[in-house]
Amino acid sequence: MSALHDKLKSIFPAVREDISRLVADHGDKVISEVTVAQAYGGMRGVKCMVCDTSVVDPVKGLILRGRPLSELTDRKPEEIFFLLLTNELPSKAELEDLEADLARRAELPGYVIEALRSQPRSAHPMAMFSMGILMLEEQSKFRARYNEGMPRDAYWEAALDDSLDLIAKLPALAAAVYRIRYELGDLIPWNPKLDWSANLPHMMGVPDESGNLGDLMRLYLTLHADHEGGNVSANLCHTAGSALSDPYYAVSAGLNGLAGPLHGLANQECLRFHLAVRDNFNGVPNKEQLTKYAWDLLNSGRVIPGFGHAVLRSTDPRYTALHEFAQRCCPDAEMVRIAKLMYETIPGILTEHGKAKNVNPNVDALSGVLLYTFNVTQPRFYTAIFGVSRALGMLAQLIINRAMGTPITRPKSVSTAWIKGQVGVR
Ligand code: HAX
Repeated sequence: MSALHDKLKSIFPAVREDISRLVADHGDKVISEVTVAQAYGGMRGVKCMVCDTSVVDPVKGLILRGRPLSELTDRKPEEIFFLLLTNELPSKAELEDLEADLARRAELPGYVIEALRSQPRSAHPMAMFSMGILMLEEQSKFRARYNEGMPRDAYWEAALDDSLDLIAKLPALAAAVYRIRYELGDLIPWNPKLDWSANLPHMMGVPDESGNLGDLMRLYLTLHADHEGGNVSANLCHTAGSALSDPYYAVSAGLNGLAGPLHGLANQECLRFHLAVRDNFNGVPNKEQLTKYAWDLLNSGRVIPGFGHAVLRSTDPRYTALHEFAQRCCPDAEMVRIAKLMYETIPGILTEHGKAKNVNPNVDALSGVLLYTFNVTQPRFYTAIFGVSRALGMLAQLIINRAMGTPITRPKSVSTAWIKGQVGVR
């Protein structure tokens, strides 16, 4: 058994006991109310689920297990996964153990590769990625053990086993989608000298003239790993997992939501916006030119991609981390110069425009720009990279939920007729 497994085995009983006592002593206390507008409005702001891995503070941004993201930007995504699960960063030995475990499990079965090859050229990379995960479901130990009558207190162990298998294979799966979908030739095998995140660009075959691509991928996969429990992907994974669908089914469900243009696909749209600016001005515009371009966009009723946020009310710390990386590694790259000019120009314009509650940049304002600058030039693939990362958070939450015995999700829906009756409308 791995060091991570042993640590969780020692942690979970006390956490479960703590939550059981909390619910027994305070289960009838009210923590939220629901308005008619919220029932029709995507349940925004309704406090009705629990996620202990991370919190998104409107001002401070993402906080992972009590630690602000800004303190974690030098960490590997594997360390973040360990932190989300255990509430502690791994020791050197624990990290090495986890990395060796992932390397042992990393090989992608041949039948998955064959099925990916059979997809039409028009298939979306996210559909292929999610489908690949569903094909891996055949190997689920959770499902096999459930069918053999696994006791409830072993659910989390089987979920952990599946999760490690799945996480280990995600770089190979995403890279296979990339190379097959964009007809880049033979697949490239896992390099045992590289870690989990560096293996992703290596297996994709992305040229790395600067030597910084591995660090960009590490940072990207660290920043996108988790963002509370209520966002579409985490929520979908949570709900599917609550039916005791195994981790493969649950993560595929989450990724199908991440594929939406209002969620994970936004990074692709942001890059398109930067490319449109570059093409329009044949390079980097000056401030006056960008200001007029942005006002024309706003006056035509469109939004400025990469700015604003549904929850955050200050600059996204994920943006700040990418900005610092960009200014350190490639400040003179054309697309990075355009992104910097946007950073200096757009908040003032949005303030004057007077609508957006948050005029500052979000993570998508730079994530696609940096991938593009580092030779990942297929924007339709970006959400799959996001998915490799977000799977870490979804799976950490799922394992914890199986350990806590979280029951099946089943909120009560009501009809419009019922709401009208409730508020006295005939
Ligand atoms: N440009 C122009 N107008 C904007 C704006 C922007 N960047 N951000 C918000 N607004 C407008 C809204 O469209 C809304 O206008 P209406 O009242 O006419 O509908 C008004 O300001 C109030 O919006 P809000 O409350 O500040 O923001 P929302 O919670 O409604 O929306 C969005 C949050 C992120 C969707 C929004 O800021 C937006 O469209 N931004 C641009 C697209 C973008 O960057 N998306 C990626 C978000 C990051 C993320 O979560 N990725 O997963």
